[in-house]
Amino acid sequence: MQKKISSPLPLQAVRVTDPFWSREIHLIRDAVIPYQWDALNDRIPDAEKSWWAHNMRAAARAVNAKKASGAYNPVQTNCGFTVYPPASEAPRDDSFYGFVFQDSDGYKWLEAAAYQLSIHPDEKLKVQAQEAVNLIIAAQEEDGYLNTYYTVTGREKAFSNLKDHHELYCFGHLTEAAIAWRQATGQDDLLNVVRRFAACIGRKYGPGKERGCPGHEIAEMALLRLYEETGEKEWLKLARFFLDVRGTDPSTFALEENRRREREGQPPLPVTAERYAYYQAHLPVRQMKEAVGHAVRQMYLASGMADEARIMNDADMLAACEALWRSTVHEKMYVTGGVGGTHVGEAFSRPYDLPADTAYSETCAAIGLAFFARRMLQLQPKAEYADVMERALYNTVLAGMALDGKSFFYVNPLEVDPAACETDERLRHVKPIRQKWFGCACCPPNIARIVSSLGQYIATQSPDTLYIHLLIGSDITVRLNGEEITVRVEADLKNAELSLTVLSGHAHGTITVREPGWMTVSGYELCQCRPHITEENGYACFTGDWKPGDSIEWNFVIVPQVIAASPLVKEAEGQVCYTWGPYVFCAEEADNGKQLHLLRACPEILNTCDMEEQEIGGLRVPVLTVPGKRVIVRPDAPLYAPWAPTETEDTRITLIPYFAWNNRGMGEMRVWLPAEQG
Ligand code: FUB
Ligand code: ZN
Repeated sequence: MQKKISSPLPLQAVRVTDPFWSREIHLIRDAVIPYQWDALNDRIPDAEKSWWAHNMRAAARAVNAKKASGAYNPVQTNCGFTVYPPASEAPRDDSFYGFVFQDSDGYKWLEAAAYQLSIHPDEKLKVQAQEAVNLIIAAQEEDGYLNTYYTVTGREKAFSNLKDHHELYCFGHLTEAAIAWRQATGQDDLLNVVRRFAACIGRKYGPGKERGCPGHEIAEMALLRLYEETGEKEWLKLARFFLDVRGTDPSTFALEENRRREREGQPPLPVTAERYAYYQAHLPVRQMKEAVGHAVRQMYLASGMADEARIMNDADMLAACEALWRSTVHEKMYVTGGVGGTHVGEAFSRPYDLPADTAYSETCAAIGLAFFARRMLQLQPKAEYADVMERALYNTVLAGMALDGKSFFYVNPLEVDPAACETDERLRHVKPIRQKWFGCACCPPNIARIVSSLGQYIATQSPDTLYIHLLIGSDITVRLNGEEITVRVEADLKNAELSLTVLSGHAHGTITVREPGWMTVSGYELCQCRPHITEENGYACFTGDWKPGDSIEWNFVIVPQVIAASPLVKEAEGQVCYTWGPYVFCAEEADNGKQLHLLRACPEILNTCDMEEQEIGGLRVPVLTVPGKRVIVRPDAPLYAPWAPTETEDTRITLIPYFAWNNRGMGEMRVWLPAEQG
């Protein structure tokens, strides 16, 4: 195994200055976090209810009263989950409402708030976040257990359905929040809650105790982070136990199911693991080769596996991570960095099955892919990992949120026709306009937490090297060989300006900068410093003695690129899409009129592409105009007729970045455009 291990820097050490991303981070702080706090407290008019604060209070009262309350009428919903009871019929009392994993929404919000506090002191936000922390503390049971669903509905059923009931998922999100909160405030209050809950879990599961593992992964990476944060080895042991038990026979999920079936007088099911691919529990993790099942779960599992491979220097685990990476990225990823080709189970489909209009491509799954990519980068800085991380972040992750931060997409197709969404059952999961909130609101706070922690994706470090993965303007303070320097990265892609300058400090070491495939570099201008320059895995590496004023300027160009999918992707065969820098572009009805399927791209005459900036939703974004054709439809055209060459007229096609679509009202959108040959 190669030794190029690196870790993210503390968030305080990466000050993002890039105007585009600063706007996003400020938007999260100023608009999204306050909005989501209102959502968690059910104060958004006409939006689906969250029930988060309600459930926490109900659990706290139940803990206080040492009794659980409530009559429950579970209702099966179309996304396969059970809601207790339907929000519309819910009376105001101390019952539990919403999905079994409702707790996680507030934990993600808290994590995002904590990241924001790390980079920007804000007394009001701190008070609000402390309120959330206090609610969580109050909802914890005496033995450390913490899950409002079971505390309210009957603690005796706790840990009886790890496959579906998300206790360990909520624990994982709580842990991530507690670590972020500690790093922001220095406070251990929430971390101590986590330690007690983790100990409660560890009393039940572990080597020599009961076998079990999370039905929805995240506890693995959270426990590993807890271990790295505290140095407490029991969490490493528990994380490894959950990873090692997954996919082994007899399946812990089958045993769990059979216990329920026995109570209900039903015959037992086979106990082999192979039936549980949806939960990535069909094979021992080190034997996994294909990304399968629920896409968010798969990405979170792969992230935990990559952490384990790094911490334990586990070559077999690394090999499995590399195989899962290849399967995900080379066969199952959308050009927008989204994953999850089918809405059936919010899941990965078979290789190359990447339909544009029925795509699921959940925002959380793209976030999971960015997690996985960052962890693969920590194992080995390879441009391919950073390319994918960037693709997911700049395209699907950002598309998940409106430019004003007040509405969200859960699924992110590459082609939308609002008229079809209204009537076509196959598109029931596709919303033609972003929603204010969701009953199942996993995505909005997930966007808030990843954007707020962007600094951890921009760069990582090893003892002697700073790795800059994303070309995002920022001031980065890092210790190289024990000595601290602050480096300024300036990246203005539109004007082809990229530079790195040492602002302060002296150190000997290596600074490596990824040179993405979309940028053609013709050389560097070095001021003062005379570093030794090498190239490795798509990164330019500069090694030398760094002192204030040393700088490197890149000479490069970025031109629009026309991208085609592998011919094996049936749904994109014969079509192209356009990219510029990290952005994937799409055509919208607002610029090109209706019936976007009649547009034909002319990729061979790329030199007449125009690039300019335009304001969309208050933001100036790059807009591409490319040569194309529009198919002429005669008003009397019959449904079928003898073949004749298609009649077209010349047109210019206007393309905007995918992340900015649907900010000018409802309308058609298309990423892939049929290409006019020759
Ligand atoms: O199950 C918890 C979260 O809700 C998943 O990650 C999402 O896909 C959504 O189903
Ligand atoms: Zn989601």
